[in-house]
Amino acid sequence: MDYKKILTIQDISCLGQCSLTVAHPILSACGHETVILPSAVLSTHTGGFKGFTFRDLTDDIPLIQKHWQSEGIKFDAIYTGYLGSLKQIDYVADIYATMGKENAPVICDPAMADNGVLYSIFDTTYAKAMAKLCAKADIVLPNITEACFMTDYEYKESYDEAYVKGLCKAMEDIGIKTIVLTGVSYTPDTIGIVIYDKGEYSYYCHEKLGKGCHGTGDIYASVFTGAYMRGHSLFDSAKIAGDFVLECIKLTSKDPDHWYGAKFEPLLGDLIKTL
Ligand code: PXL
Repeated sequence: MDYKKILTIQDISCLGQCSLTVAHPILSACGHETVILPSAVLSTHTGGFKGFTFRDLTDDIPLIQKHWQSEGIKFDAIYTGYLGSLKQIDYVADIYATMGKENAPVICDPAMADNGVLYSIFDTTYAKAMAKLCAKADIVLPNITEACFMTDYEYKESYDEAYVKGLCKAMEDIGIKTIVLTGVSYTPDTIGIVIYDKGEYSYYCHEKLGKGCHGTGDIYASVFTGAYMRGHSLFDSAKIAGDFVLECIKLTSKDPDHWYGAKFEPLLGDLIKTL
């Protein structure tokens, strides 16, 4: 098996099962060397806790990048998630442009919104800056809310295939290339992923559970990246990630007190076998 060095840039939410505390173990379980660049350190994620701390690491980003450059370090893939500020988006764009080996894919999860609303620290200016960053990536993994904020497309709770195709077209119009659109549900009992690549749409769906969990977008993007860098196709990587997230939600729903994240750790062994 090829051993890949993957850079992932997102925050450390010390408690909360999201961003780097999800991406690092998942990418490592997928067999990759995982290099991290924390964009910020928070005591918890921002989705439901009050009074969380937020240490902005924006100014460290170019310093870390400069050191890596002086050591001649480059990556087989760059995968980014939740970022803390507009300035970080600019720094990350420079990392996209300079830190990948030849043909290294850049994978961007815009990680800024869900269920029709932006996460608490973001505004529409940030969403537009994120859209520009996504146009610089090779593969973008938004949910429907994020796709709407990036394109000014009307957000709808229920929709049909024509709506989703229009949304993908709107993303293409702002320069976004390959799209893995998550949380696409055409019937009450199913939910899935639309993959739009070079003018072709495909759709994978599975059973929809009543209640989702916080942080599943990060689990999804991490498994997708891990599988894709193991050589799985775009479609298979999207499917493997969707199936894994479904199992995580099933496991977590057995424990109603576990409200702040999805339990993924006990399922990593299964993921390794699938890969
Ligand atoms: O799961 C996305 C995420 C990542 N990081 C932080 C968050 C969130 C979502 O709320 O608050 C800090």
